[in-house]
Amino acid sequence: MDFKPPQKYAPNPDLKIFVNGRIVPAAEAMVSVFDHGLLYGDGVFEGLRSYSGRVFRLDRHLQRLEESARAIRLELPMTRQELVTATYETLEANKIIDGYVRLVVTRGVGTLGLSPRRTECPSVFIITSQIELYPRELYEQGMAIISCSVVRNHPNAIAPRIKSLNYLNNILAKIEALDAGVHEAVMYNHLGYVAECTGDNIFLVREGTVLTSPVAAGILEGITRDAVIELVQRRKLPFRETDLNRHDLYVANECFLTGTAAEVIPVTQIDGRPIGNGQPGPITRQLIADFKALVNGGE
Ligand code: PXG
Repeated sequence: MDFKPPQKYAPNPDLKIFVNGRIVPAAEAMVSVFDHGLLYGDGVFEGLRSYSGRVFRLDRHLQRLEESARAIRLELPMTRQELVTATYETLEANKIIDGYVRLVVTRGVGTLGLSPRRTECPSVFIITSQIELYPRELYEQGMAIISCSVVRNHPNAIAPRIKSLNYLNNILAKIEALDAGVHEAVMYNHLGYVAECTGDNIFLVREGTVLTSPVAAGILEGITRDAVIELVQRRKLPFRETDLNRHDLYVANECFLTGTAAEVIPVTQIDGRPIGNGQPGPITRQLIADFKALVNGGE
């Protein structure tokens, strides 16, 4: 039977992918069905972004990748400098100046069985592409999100600080969001405090103070989150990392999300309730402008 996938799922045939030391056409970029990244979600990754030919905070991303790998006892088969070179070579091969980069390290090919000792060598691949996570107009109008019932992974189960290939926790939450007709969902931790969204960190503004959940709440230590905290401090805005609950979301004057793909995006509705006056707030708008200036200025 001649069965072809719909065009939108076919990879761009001109796309070049870095796979284990070689840059190859997308059609030749394959992983084995015996790769433990695929069999068990055993691996780590990073999502990065290039602006005007420069990857934003590449060093910080590679540090997080190294920490994620260390946390799962995976020895990266490439040095930091080799990963930097491979990332830029992949962008260059695709002539991408402004775009997204996905850097993936899997446990590698092995036999069946959970044990990482049953694998030989980790696999590394790097995919670049254009990414648009949310529709453009939402950056102006603000977006609606929901609180979801899926609890964020317990930090002593799979630490959310590990950017691992095990994203089912977030995917289950994302499905709940999509079923509710929105793009994102707030995930609460096992204690009932706000953790983060499925692929973004969350901030609130209450009476002029910028608030966000602490890393100890069980979140990914977002690189965009760190950059925004620096911008908040540069503006000398009152700021606190503190446990937040659903009530804090509902009474906030402003809310926004941060992430590599999303950048900074206003949230104007949570669980059908307007946040503040239902429009993106002034501090959110200021930080969106500051973040744009930061990435265009190169750090
Ligand atoms: N929390 C989670 C669970 C994430 O996955 C963030 C927060 C934000 O972190 P950074 O470091 O990006 O500011 C993330 C990152 C995608 C995609 O394809 C997701 C992320 C990043 C890039 C692309 O959905 N999530």
